[in-house]
Amino acid sequence: MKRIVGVKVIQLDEVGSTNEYAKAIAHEVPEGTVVVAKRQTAGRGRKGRSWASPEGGLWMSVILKPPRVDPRLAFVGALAVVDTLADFGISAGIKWPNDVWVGGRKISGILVEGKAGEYSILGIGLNVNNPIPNELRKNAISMIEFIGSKLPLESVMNRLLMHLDGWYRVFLERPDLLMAKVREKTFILGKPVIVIEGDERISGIALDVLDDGSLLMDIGGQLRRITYGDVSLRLF
Ligand code: BT5
Repeated sequence: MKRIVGVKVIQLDEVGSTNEYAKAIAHEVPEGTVVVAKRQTAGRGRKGRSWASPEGGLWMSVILKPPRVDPRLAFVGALAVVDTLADFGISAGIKWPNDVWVGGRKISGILVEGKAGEYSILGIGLNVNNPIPNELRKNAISMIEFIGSKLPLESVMNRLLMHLDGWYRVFLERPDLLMAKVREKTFILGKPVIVIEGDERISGIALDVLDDGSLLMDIGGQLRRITYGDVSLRLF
């Protein structure tokens, strides 16, 4: 089978944001092209939040060209990260909608952006050997911190590209199977959570991740579907 993700890899020493770089070249490169940078000077999360991207981490964006910008692409990234971590002996889970956590702390964040009918950018930040800034230490972790020794960044990247390629195919052909795996790896299900959507704070129990990627919550006996968007989720 011909490879999609990683068909071409553009390696940069420094860039503002690999997502921005990827958007700028999306029209000129084949689907599956990856942009990876040693460090980002303006790494971004959602809603303009910043993403700490010093040297030693894996900061990359994959240019994909599915028919529409599907938020479930974030799960392609999350599952590939979970599998990559498992390859290095680290057990991780998905925190809906776009994080991967290890032992109660965030090790990876995913950012999907794009233009309908043109391209989708799957941005992935994974803390590998990089230091975690002091202000994030309580909530963030890196692979080196977990394992206790430095990891070969290139092998981590190659594993991640392989898993991304696999999960992207599942997404295209059997999105139901992708979502079944997401459900299995989502550790918040059955737990009390607070979802922050704009000015609204919604407290309840996370029940399920539905096939369209939304979160089903039980709010005092009422069921409510939270669509994937710029929502944040906190555990009690
Ligand atoms: C995310 O946003 O988690 C998506 C992060 C995506 C980063 C990748 S790196 C390659 C590509 N290029 C980019 O410019 N971005 C993508 P969000 O859910 O909004 O979470 C952001 C929050 O995570 C911040 O407000 C911090 O609290 C926390 N954070 C920042 N840097 C972190 C890090 N290195 N590790 C763990 N948590 C971090």
